[in-house]
Amino acid sequence: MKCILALSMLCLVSGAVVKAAEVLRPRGVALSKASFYDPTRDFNCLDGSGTIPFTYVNDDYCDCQDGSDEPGTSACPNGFFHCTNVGHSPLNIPSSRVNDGVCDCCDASDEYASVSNCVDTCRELGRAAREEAAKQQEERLKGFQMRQSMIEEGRKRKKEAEVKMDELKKEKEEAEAMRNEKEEIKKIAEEPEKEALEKYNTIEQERKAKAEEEQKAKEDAEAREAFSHLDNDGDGILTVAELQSRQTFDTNRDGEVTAEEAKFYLRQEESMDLETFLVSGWPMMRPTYKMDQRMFVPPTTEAPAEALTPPPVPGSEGKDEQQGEEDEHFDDEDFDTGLDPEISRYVNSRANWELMSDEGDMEDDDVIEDYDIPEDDDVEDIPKEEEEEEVEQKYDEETQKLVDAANKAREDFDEADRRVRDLTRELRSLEETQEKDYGPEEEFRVMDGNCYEYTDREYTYRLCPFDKAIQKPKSGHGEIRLGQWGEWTGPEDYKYSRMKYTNGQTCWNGPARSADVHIYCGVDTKLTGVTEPNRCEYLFEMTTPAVCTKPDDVSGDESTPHGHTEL
Ligand code: MAN
Repeated sequence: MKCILALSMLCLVSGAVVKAAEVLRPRGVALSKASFYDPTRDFNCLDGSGTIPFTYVNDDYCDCQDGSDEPGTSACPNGFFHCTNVGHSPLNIPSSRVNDGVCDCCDASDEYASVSNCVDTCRELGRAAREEAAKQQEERLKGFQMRQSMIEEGRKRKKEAEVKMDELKKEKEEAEAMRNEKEEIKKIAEEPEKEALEKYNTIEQERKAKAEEEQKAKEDAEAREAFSHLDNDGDGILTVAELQSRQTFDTNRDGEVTAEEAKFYLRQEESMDLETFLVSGWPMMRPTYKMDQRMFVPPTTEAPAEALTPPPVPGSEGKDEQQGEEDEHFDDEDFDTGLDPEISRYVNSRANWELMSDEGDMEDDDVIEDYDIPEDDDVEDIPKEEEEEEVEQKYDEETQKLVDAANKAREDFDEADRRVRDLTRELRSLEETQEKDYGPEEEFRVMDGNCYEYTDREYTYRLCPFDKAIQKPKSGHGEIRLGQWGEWTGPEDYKYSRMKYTNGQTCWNGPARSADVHIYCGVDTKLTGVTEPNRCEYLFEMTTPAVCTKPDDVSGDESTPHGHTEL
């Protein structure tokens, strides 16, 4: 018997037992399409491609282009088989799976003529599915209730922010008024200060110019005096012989001023006139000359005699015998001259030069070059106190008072100005928050300020909603910015199911990183997964009660990632 119709009785087809449904319809036809299969009439292919006798339906030969004449066989490549799956959910499977040896329908109806012994498991599966669905419903209900709290909290925060903003605006206005006032006071205080300083600066400049002039004249007189002192025969010319007669120029302290030593100070000339002496000779001789003047010609000082005695130099002729024990200290240490540090340094530099010379380290040609002549700075005779006095120079009392008053006015203004800037910044940040779209009912607002993490094998991802998305390699390398908060990008009817973070760090040879966040209903706000479907494009999946709709509201299914859709 060929069973064309599935009736409310058992029907044998090719040896398989098929349980029939309540309504008369050919095998593999969905209840919703039963009316198109009327056994009393010819069958019109559902796509209108032809009309065939009803006996051709399910005769295992494909007549209609859309395969609608073979809903219960695998004859048509593009047809569908409908499983009723009583006790569970109905299902449409491609016709090719009919009698292919694999149990696709839980009621086993797709394998009615196959050798595989499929059994009806719809009741058990249906029960499990219903239990799961009930659990999900419960979760959704819980999530929905939590969403109400999120809404409440979000709205509360929005209000608080509005109140805070009003307060800040008022404070800012007051602070601005205060700043303007302080600015006026500052201007008033700065006027007389400016005048006084200008006057003061002029006087000060004049004083300095005069002091400089005096100093120059003093130095000039000093140079001329030194010249006439050195110019033994008073002929206005300094000669090698004249310098040689001065022990001062015995640079290496060997007891003799050689012609070489003397010429060094004459710039390698045989003689020097006053003009040249003033320009280039004196600057060379001055440190040595003055040093020796201080050390050896003490007309007024009451320094102890030993301090004024030329320090003994190891290896020099005429060495004081009593000094013998201390001489070993000269091997590699500076000796303590007991003089002021400037002079001590000079003496030591000589001693060192001599040691080098004794060790024969120097070539003859180097001698002139290597004279360790003290720098002018070493014996600078402008009293130190005078310099310090210049640095610490105070204004006269009247000017100082004006400067102090202006400083105080400036400080007060700066403080008032800082307050305005702080308030402006705070206000701006609040305004930015208020401008953000936290969902139609402020339900997402509570997520701002929190961050959520998800770790996979290589990275820890962090999402700070309404702020940024971050990727942190487990290897310990630095964080990578995946994007800044951009906008909601869900479909029109469920805009708040997707977020976009853009303008992340640019990939090498690639685009700037970006992240999509798909949001699903769940009782916890957390990340459930992160992937990188395309290079440098990331997909975050998160759950939150914020998107949980009322359980009996079917539109909520669209937000459920694992929502079951019937074919
Ligand atoms: C890093 C990570 C990866 C990304 C590559 C691109 O290693 O940000 O996710 O694919 O850079 O070079």
